Amino acid sequence: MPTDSAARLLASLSAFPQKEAIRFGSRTLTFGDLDRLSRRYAAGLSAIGVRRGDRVAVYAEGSPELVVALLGHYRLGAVHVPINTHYRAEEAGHILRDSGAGALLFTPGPEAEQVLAEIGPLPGLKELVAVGGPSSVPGARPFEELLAGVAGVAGAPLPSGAPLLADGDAALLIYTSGTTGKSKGVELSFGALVANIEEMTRAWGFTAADRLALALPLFHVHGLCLGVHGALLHGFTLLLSEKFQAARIVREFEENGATAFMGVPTMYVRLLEHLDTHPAAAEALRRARLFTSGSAPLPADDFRAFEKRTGHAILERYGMSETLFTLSNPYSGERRPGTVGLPVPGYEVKVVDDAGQEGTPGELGEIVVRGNGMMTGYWGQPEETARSFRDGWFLTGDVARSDADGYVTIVGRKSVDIIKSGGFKISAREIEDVLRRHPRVREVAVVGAEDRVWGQRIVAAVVLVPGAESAPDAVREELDGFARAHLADFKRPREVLLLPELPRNALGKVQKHLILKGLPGPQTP
Ligand code: MLC
Ligand code: AMP
Repeated sequence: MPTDSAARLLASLSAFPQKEAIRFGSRTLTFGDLDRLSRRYAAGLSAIGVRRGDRVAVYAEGSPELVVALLGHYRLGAVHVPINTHYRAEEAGHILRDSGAGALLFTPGPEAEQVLAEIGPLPGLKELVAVGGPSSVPGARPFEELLAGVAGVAGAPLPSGAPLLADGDAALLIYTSGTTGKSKGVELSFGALVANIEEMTRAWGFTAADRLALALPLFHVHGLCLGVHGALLHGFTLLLSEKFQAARIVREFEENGATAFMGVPTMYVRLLEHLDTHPAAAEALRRARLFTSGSAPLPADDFRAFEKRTGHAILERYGMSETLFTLSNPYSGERRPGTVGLPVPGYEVKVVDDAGQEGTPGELGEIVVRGNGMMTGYWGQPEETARSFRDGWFLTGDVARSDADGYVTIVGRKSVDIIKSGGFKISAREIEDVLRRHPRVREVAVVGAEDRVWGQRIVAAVVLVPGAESAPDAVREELDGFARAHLADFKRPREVLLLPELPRNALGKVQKHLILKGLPGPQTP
C-alpha cells in the first residue's frame, strides 16, 4: 500500500491525467504522462538491477525527464542524488564516491563527458544513462531504452505495484558545502520532504490553478523541492526552463499564463535590469499572483524597486538544505522588506546565544531550528550530524535578530568561510585547498566580498612562493586557468589580490575581515 506521503505526492498523477504538468519549450507532458513514464522508467531501472535504497545520481540539466526520473526513483524506493551540473571532476567524483551511487543519469555533451572521463571507472557505479541525447560514453544507455523496455521487462508492473518509499526512507541526498573542504550529503526523508513542502506551498496559496515559471536548477532544494514537489503535491503546472533568462520569464507571464515565479535575489536583479530596458514588460508581471525569493538575502532596495515597477511585494523566505523551509513572510499580511518573516507551520525557530539561550527582541544570535522537515543526517557522518545539533535544535550558522513581533532579520553568518553567490553555497576552504596546490602559491585566503548582482563575489588573497613571482596579470591568468580546471565555474575567484603576506593575529590566525576591509564596496561585474 502507498504510504500517506507517497499517496499525497502521487495523487495528482491520477487525479489530473489530462492536465498539463510540465511545459518545456514546445513540449508538454500531462500528469498522466508523468504517471505512465515514471512507471516504465522505474521498471526499466529495476530491470537493470537498481533496487530499493540504491542511490541514483543525476548530473543533468533541468528537463521533464528529470521529473520522470525523480518519480521513478520514488516508485522504486531508490534515493535521488542530484549533482550540480557546473561541477567538475573532483566535485562530481566526490559525490559519486561518497554516495556510493550505483547508477548515474547525465546530459551528454563535451563538458559532462570530459568530467566522466576524468573521474574514470568507479567500482560501485554500474550503470550510466544518457538523458537528452545520444552519448559517446562507452556503455551509456539512452534514457529512452529504460522507458521502452530493457530485457523485455520494462513496462511490467513493479514488484509491489505501488510506491515503495515509506515516510522514514531517504528520498533525496543533496550535497551542500560546509566550512570544511568537501561537500556533505544531506539525507532528506520522504516524510520530512512532503510535510514541509506541503505546508510551505499551502501557506503561499498554491493550488492546481497555478502555473509556476521555474528556471531554478533542479539540483538544489529551492527548485527541486519547492518547485517540482510543490507542483506534484498541488497539481499545478510547471513552466520549466533549463536556464534562467529574464526575457524568458516575462514571456511565461505574457504568453503562457504563468501565475507565480520563485527565484534567488540575483534573478530579481536581472529582472529589474530587464525592466529598465523593456519597461512594457512590467505589465505582464503585474498580472502574477505571487513572486517569492530565497536562498540568499534579498536587498530591501530591490524589494522596493520591484514593488514600484510591478505592484508585487516579493515574498521572502529562508531555508537550508538541512532544514528545508523554516521562515517565511506571510502570504496575507505584511511582507516586510529585509526580513525572512515568521516560522513556517511545523517548525520552531529561535535566535540564541552561544549557550543556546534566547535573548530579548533585537539581540543578535544564531538561528536554531527544529520541526518536521529536518534532515535525517549527513550521509555516513554521524559525528558531523551530532555536532550540528544542540539539544535537538539544528544550528544553522546564520546570525539574525528577531523583532518583538517575531519577524526575523538575517544579518550574516557565523563563519566567514561560507559564501553565497547567486544562491549557490560555496566553501572558502574548498577553493583555498585547490589554489594551494598551485606551485606558485605559498598561502591563500578566500573571502566573499559584497556584490550588487551576486550577493557575494569570490576574492582570493594570494601570497606567492618566493622566487615564483611573475608579472601580476600572468600570475592571475594562470591561477584562473587552474581554478577553471579544478572547480565549478561559479567558484572561480573573480579577483585575485597578490599580497606580500596575509593579515594574521598574534596567534597566527588569518584575519579575513581585514582582507575584506581593503576591498571596495558592492560592485557590478
Ligand atoms: C553563474 N555564474 C555565477 C553564478 N552562476 N557566478 C557566481 N555565482 C553564481 N551563482 C557565472 C558563471 O561562472 C559564468 O561566469 C557566468 O556567470 C555565466 O554563467 P551562466 O551559467 O550562464 O549564468 P546564469 O545562467 O546567469 O546563472 C545565474 C543564476 C544561477 C543566478 C541563474 O547562478 C542560478 O541558477 N542560481 C540559483 C542557485 C540555487 O538554486 N540555489 C538554491 C540553493 S538551496 P564566466 O566568467 O565563466 O562566464 C538554498 C536553500 C534555500 O539555498 O533556502 O533555498
Ligand atoms: P544551502 O546550504 O545551499 O541550502 O543554503 C542555505 C543557506 O542559504 C542558509 O543557511 C542561509 O545562509 C542562506 N539563505 C537562504 N535563504 C535566505 C534568505 N532569505 N536570506 C538570507 N540568507 C538565506
